[in-house]
Amino acid sequence: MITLALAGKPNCGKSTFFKAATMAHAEIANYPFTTIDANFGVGYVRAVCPCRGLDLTCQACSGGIRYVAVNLIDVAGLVPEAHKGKGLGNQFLDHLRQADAIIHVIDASGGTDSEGNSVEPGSHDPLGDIQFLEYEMAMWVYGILEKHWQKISRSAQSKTYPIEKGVAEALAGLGIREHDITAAETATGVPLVKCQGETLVTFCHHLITISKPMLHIGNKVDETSDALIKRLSDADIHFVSAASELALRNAAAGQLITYHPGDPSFTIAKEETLSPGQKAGLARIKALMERFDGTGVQQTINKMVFGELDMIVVYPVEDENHFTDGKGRVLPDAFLMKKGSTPHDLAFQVHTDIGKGFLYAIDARKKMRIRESHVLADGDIIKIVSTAK
Ligand SMILES: Nc1nc2c(ncn2[C@@H]2O[C@H](COP(=O)(O)OP(=O)(O)O)[C@@H](O)[C@H]2O)c(=O)[nH]1
Ligand SMILES: [Mg+2]
Repeated sequence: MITLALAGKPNCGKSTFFKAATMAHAEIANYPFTTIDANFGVGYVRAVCPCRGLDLTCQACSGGIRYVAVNLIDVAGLVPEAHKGKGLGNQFLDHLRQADAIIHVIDASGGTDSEGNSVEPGSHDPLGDIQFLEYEMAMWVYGILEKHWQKISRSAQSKTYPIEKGVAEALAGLGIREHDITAAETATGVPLVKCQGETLVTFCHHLITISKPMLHIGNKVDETSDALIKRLSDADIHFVSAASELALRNAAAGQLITYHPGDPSFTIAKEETLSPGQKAGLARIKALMERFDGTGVQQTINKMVFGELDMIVVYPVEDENHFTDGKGRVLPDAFLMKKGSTPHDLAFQVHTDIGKGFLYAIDARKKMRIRESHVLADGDIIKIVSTAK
């Protein structure tokens, strides 16, 4: 399962986003270091379930909307100079290594200063926060490499060991692959053996951006001035109101409204059951959703998974005629896979043994056998035939 980390300064709304997206309980409060350790939870990407188009009745989706699970980590607030151990220091960065991609939450309203303290909205320029996370992470990687650099370059010079291998070993466990290292080396434009100081920092910067896709989102857009909205949209920031999403999910759980996460709007169930305060609150959220095309929470997760991480959803079935598993359940599973994946990759994702015993696959929509090297498309329904059961 893929893992997305929510990172950023204290107070920008990570836990609110996390709670809305997972409906789990993370502490939500208005001061730095509420979250002293990462919170792990399960959130969802939203996809169109194939059942509707096939006229099937499916138990796994919600009115044709399919939510596919992803891991979410609510990383404790990160402050500038964290790589030197400031704030909770390397602990934050250590959590980030577990992530496939990072959602960098910024307080768009300018109500959080550079240390993560709550200030009057508009008194801090959120544009200044964009580069900070990438920088902290790059410096963190640099710190690790620097410690081992002499040894790594010495063995590379004596030609006993390729330098990329040495770097990969020093960074083992950070979720960085060897081809990320060669890609970062190319981007730096200086061979790794010649890197030191500044050029090594540049290399680390490239390595971080290559190995950990990052999306910067501007939260608290409900409190953000028009001028800041303009500035941040010019910087390509995607707007979010995590608090609005949380309110909607709570209202939906209490059956006050009908809302499917990711919908551009919601409908009120029974107008007369709402207090004047609730009515006003929901009206504000409705206006915000019209302006920004939803609250941005579900949109962020989808953008990350389908955009930055370039994934598709594939549905494995056992019975290609009824689109079911062995128990007759329609479209029981949905798998997130990298674009470019093949039926054989899918077989391995279902189970290692199924992958090892892979014989061939059937495209259930077309009832056609497909080659092992066939590239899967989003929404494909696939039966795998394997010697393993
Ligand atoms: N206005 C507004 N406030 C928010 C939003 N999201 C979070 N907050 C508030 O910002 C404060 C910090 O939120 P929290 O989620 O604990 O931030 P964290 O430190 O990044 O985890 C809390 O008072 C939240 O209620 C939002 O979308 N809009
Ligand atoms: Mg928090």
